[in-house]
Amino acid sequence: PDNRAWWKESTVYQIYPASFKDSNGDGIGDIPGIISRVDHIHKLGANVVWLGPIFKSPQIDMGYDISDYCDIDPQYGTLADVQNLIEELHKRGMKLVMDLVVNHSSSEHEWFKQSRSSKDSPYRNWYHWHPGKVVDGKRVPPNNWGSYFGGSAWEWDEPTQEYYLHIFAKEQPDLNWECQDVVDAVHDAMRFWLNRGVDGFRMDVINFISKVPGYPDASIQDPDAPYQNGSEHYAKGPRLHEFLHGLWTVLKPYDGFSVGEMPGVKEPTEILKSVGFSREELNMIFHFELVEIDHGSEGKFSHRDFSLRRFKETTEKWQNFMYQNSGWNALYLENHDQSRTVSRWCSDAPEHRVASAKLLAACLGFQAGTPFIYQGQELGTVNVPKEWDLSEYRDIELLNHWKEVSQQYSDNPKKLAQYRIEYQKKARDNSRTPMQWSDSPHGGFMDAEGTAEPWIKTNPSYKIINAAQQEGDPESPLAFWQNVLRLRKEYVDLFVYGKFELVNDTLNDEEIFAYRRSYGKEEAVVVLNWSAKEVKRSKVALEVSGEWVTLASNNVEFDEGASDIRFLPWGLIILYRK
Ligand code: TEU
Ligand code: CA
Repeated sequence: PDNRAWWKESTVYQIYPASFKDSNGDGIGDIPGIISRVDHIHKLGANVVWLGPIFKSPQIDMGYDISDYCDIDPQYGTLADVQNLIEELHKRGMKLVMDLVVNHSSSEHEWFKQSRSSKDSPYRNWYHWHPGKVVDGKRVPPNNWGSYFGGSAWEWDEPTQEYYLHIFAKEQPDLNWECQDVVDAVHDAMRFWLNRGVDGFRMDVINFISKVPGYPDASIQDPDAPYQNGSEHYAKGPRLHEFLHGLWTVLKPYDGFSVGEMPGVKEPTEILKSVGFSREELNMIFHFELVEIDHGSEGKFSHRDFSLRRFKETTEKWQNFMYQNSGWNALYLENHDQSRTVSRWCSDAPEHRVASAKLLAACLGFQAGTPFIYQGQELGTVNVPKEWDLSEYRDIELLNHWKEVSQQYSDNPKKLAQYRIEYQKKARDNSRTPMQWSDSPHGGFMDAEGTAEPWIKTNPSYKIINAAQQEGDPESPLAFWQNVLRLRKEYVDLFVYGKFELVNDTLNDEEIFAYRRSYGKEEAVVVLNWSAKEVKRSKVALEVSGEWVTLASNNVEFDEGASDIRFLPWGLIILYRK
């Protein structure tokens, strides 16, 4: 059975609130600014908006450190603004998904202030506290887990003489889900928004919420590192599925949408426990296997060449597994944690940038699953200039990493130069610069041309890459994305519910990525020339002999009578027949 559902036939547009549209000239995006651009999203063809965290926050990690789950940070606006946004979306038949960040809160949250106030506080157990251990007469953290943002995952708290756990920044203490009060408080916060008309949640690192009791040491992956990645003990903890089912029971009465972010889990069988249609846990999840395809042996900021073969294998693995096991994929290539794929995995050279953007749209847009488009991806936005000085970057992940390695390798300029190159390719700030609406100053991000500067510098590419210029251009990435999403809707059986197969042997093809979708008598073949080369392939090899309709194409020569198809750099074609 297809197990049909509205969220399977949807396309989600992700908004990064700080950088989408600033309505009051303070250089920070806000909710009135978002409202003024809802039609851009509607015209694109997305029917769901995932809005990054807009809750009260000290902004240590751009709002992923929440100090009040039931109020809006003044820099974004008010609860009334949210109601207006919900209304504007709902009247267009669109939905609003908010960002539920409940693996941790901000250290400024009242809960944590109470919890750290004394060992006897009723809130003490809402977080993970531990006396640590004594080694050689010295008090040290309870285990060797590192924080994703550098240093130990344990922070010493002098007043109550204990450590607290923070898998991310020390200002992001992990909530203790073993404490039923925490679970109840999270459910209450969800209902607060669901009762206001919010249609569901994207759930931040939701697979981290169940920790193995006793906080055992992580196995040693990198003997030279001072700390280890402890995710073997928290990425799929013993009570994870119980907690996820609990979140499902909150959403069920509202038919609420859920997408879980699941870093560090690569086994589809494990993921299926969370997204199996009858599992009563999540609708879908983001896995990290594709976005870590070019992470080297020392993690994100170390190098590994992009491999088209691995990209094809990984895509096929997740497409087939979910199809065969009634699971569901969230399809994404970009988000606020990833850099721009035109630059990262294709080519942002002036002569290749547009074709690359269309190729990536075709690659993602015709797969089985729910596509997620990150703001600016629809324009083919590229990474920030390589020349950017570190002072232009804002992200705690990069700045903490640089602080750590510039001390560790102070006598190794070559290693540091390599990190600087990786920063250019993978820094999260690459996708956090202001959305490029027009070629006016700051890319039209700020309405009121006040004296304020945007919180982060605008990517100078706005002069040639912006929504206004693409709206009028049928050859633009924006027009191509609009067409892709229109085709998804027109051929919903085929592109949403159909079977996925790699076209035989393209796994070994160095340049071509070709996949087939089929549903009953209908079939479509998506052929992508993932290279800057001009290549020819026979229709026989691509299994597209005979009569086909061209649904979309770019940079390709396809003649009825010819036996070959000729692809120019980053060329593509989508053929259909039934
Ligand atoms: O990201 C979780 C996460 O795993 C990322 O930090 C990832 O490891 C890293 O960005 C790879 O580049 C979520 C949010 O999306 C991210 O913005 C937050 O910083 C993080 O959780 C903590 O809330
Ligand atoms: Ca603003």
